[in-house]
Amino acid sequence: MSLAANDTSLPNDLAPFWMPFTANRQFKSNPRLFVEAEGMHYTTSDGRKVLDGTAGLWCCNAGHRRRPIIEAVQKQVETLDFAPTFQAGHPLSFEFASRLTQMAEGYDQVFFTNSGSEAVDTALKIALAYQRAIGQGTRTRLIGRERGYHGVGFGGISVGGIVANRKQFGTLLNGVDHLPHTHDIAHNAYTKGQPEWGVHLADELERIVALHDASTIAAVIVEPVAGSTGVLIPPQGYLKRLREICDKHGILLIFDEVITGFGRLGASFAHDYFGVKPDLYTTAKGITNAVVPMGAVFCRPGIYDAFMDAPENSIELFHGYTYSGHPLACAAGLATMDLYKDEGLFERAADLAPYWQDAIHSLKGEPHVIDIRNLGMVGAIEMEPIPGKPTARAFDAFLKAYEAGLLTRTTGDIIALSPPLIIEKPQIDFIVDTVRDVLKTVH
Ligand code: PXG
Repeated sequence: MSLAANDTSLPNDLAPFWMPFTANRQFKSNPRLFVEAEGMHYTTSDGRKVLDGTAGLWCCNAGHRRRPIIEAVQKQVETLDFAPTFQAGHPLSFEFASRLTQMAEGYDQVFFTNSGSEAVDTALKIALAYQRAIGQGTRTRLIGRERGYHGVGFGGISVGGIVANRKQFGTLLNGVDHLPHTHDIAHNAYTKGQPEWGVHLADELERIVALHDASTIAAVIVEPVAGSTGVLIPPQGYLKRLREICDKHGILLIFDEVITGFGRLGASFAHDYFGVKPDLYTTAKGITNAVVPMGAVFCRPGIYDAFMDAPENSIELFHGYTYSGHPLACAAGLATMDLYKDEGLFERAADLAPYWQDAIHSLKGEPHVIDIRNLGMVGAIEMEPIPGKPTARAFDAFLKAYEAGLLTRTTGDIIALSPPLIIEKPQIDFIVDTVRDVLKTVH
């Protein structure tokens, strides 16, 4: 497992790092290492430039190594490296929470975490504790959706619907049920934006309520646009219908905006884009442009207040992380919000979205392609699997694109794309031309 001993930029042993969500043996036999990044590009250990077609892991929305964020973090680490936020505090966490709630019209509080997975578990716990606080303590069930991805905590994988992420880990949380996913190529292949067919799938929530009784259900959680499972765009009217059914039955609606938050769809958040407001929503990734890990749960008015009836000296919510509101993350986050605003990156994403849509839909008719989907600055190309070898074709496409200087993500037999929002049109053309070439040569 050792690499060329004469190249000092490379680690000499790849074995000790058990890589996450990775085919470790395959990777370590032929590693792909990034040693530098700038703007839209990574530099590999063999000195090649690779265009970042996925904003890292859907998180570097303003591109890489942005000066104002670097400087803010440097300044902060020289001033206050860490301070507790349990029964003490530091100003930046309050400042950042205020900035976020100004941006999130209709949401009054944020709870800081260090990742999307923690944001999801936090949101589920707040939902359960809120129902209890308002005298609805029988509401203990959580409803997720097939093919949903909500990170890797036990709460997240329980409400999540990706089989591979669940099956190794025992019985998970009990009292969880799942809506059907909304993906249907027979009806919706090659839809640009939101499909017309499929709003009725939200009515499945009524069936779940009828089965368990509303008085047992605390919350429903969905990704407004499902990302990791391969970019599933919600049918027109679907999210609104979920909202209506939740309202009718006193069920909280949680949106998982870990991917869709901070400009990915050309609006601050997906709930702004769709005009459907959840009670709670989770964020991470773009909240700091991924420079320092952070997540946050946003709460609509009334949620926090419901906990404030307890005696004044008592802790209202027994939950939090050592690093909730870490000073470096808050500094990075504040600088990131400035950058998004100063460069108008969310508007930029909205302006580029039609060009992006036309570009990726131009791949229709290329070999193996069975569907193309897009919304905002997200796109996916679904390929026919090689018979008996699911995912093999997409992985081959990933490797070929990487060799050709483009970073993509694959899941199943789907190529997912979500570039930084600073992307220029010629770079969109490069992505599409590269994927076109790859499709012609892939197994
Ligand atoms: N919710 C959603 C909707 C996500 O997409 C998480 C929660 C978990 O976040 P953390 O920070 O705990 O990883 C995610 C993460 C991919 C990919 O390429 C997607 C994620 C992470 C890594 C890869 O599909 N999403």
